[in-house]
Amino acid sequence: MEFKSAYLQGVYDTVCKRNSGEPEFLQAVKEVLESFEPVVAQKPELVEAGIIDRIVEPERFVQFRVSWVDDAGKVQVNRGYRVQFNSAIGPYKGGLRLHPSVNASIIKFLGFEQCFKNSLTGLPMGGGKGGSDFDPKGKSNGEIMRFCQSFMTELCRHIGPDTDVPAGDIGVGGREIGFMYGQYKRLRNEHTGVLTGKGLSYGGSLARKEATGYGLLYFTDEMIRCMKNESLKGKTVVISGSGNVAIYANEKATELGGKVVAMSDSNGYIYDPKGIDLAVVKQLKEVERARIKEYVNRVSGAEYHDGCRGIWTIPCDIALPCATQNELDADSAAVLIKNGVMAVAEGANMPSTPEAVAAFQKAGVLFGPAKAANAGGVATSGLEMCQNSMRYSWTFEEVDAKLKDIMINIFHNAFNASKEFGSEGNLVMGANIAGFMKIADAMLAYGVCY
Ligand code: NDP
Ligand code: 2IT
Repeated sequence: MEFKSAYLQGVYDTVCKRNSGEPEFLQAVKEVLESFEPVVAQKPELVEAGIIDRIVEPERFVQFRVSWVDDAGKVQVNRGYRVQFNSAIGPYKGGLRLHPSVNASIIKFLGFEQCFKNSLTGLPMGGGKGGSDFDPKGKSNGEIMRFCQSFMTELCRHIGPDTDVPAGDIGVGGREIGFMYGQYKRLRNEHTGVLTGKGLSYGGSLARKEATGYGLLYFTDEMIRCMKNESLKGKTVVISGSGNVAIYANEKATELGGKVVAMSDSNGYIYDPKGIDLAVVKQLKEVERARIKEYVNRVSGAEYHDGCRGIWTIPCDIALPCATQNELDADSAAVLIKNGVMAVAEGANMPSTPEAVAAFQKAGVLFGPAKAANAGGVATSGLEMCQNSMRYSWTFEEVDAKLKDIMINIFHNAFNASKEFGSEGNLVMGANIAGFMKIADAMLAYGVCY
């Protein structure tokens, strides 16, 4: 028995049987079900109504062929996905990931987590996720465009501004959203808020690009202030990744007085004891789409090391994994703890393995789980939807202030739920339960209709 509750064990056994061979999805479900032990003990009406049996099964899962023609005139075939996981509290909402590792397991784990995250924002958004095993690395602009257009040609029949609203994730930024939005508009002859992360000239929101990274730091700042009476001032920070989330996490961490000394990509990491020069990273990653290794040719005194896991051996006060799932394992957690890390907050989705999370919690390291800590991106997507519905736009300062408010609320809601359910300070449990309660409430109201 992995669970104390026989009911939860039964739910998990069924999920394992139905989704065998999908380790990331099972990992995400197991963590959430573990958090629900006190919920099933205190709220039998949720068990009675089968709410937990239902939330672990996606409402809809679409898989499709994406054919496109490369620059050499050769036909290429990729696999596209969209999981529409739960729409109890709003239209499905969640990003699109383009990476060769994408498969059903990855999309389902991301879609499952998105339900709780979106609920935590307090905005009316259900959970979804999509993507493809298309590899954007080394592709020309024209190839990216043709892929995105072909992908949207199928996806457009499943989405809509009140049905399902995709956005970016790994491999999908402003350029890709532009190609996809243009194709949707052409196919449907509609200008609606069907995607978020759009360019500012066609309905995007100010501060969406910065939102996940900034939000991560607003959350981290509140967590260390409330739980350790500390601030970011003078703290050494290590951030994995060098994409959208990592770059703006660096920007806000620096603004709040921290010193970011390391960043990475899938090949290796850079260490700059003076503090990373973010303008150089932005130029390399946002403009040139180059490798992080190139940083050491432009900044003296910096080091480059092959392999991404070594980044966790650098002593730091605050570690922010912002690259990908399971990038921080038990061995890396042990080194971080030995080096005196004070707080870990997840910018990426599920970057810490379950063993790493357990090690941080056991050692008393503050731990901000992804569903809470990186919710600023989708929260600002929700604000973009709101502005699109009003056909109006807020200033950067207005959006940023709302984002900060949302992140501070998320921390307190997760913290309060952890206290209410008997594990004060366990933000994994708190975030899972707080996110779940609103969804459960809506599903109870609907009866057993789906
Ligand atoms: P980007 O594509 O902008 O950047 C991804 C970064 O992570 C790159 O540095 C990339 O390196 C690295 N990376 C990706 N895959 C791997 C891998 N398998 N091993 C090691 N490094 C890897 O994506 P984002 O910054 O948008 O996303 C980063 C994480 O944050 C993801 O987990 C995503 O789900 C999550 N997230 C994103 C949000 C958003 O708004 N964009 C919101 C909330 C969470 P390389 O260039 O070498 O591939
Ligand atoms: O994981 C995430 O929350 C995202 N990739 C952002 C989703 C969104 O709809 O903005």
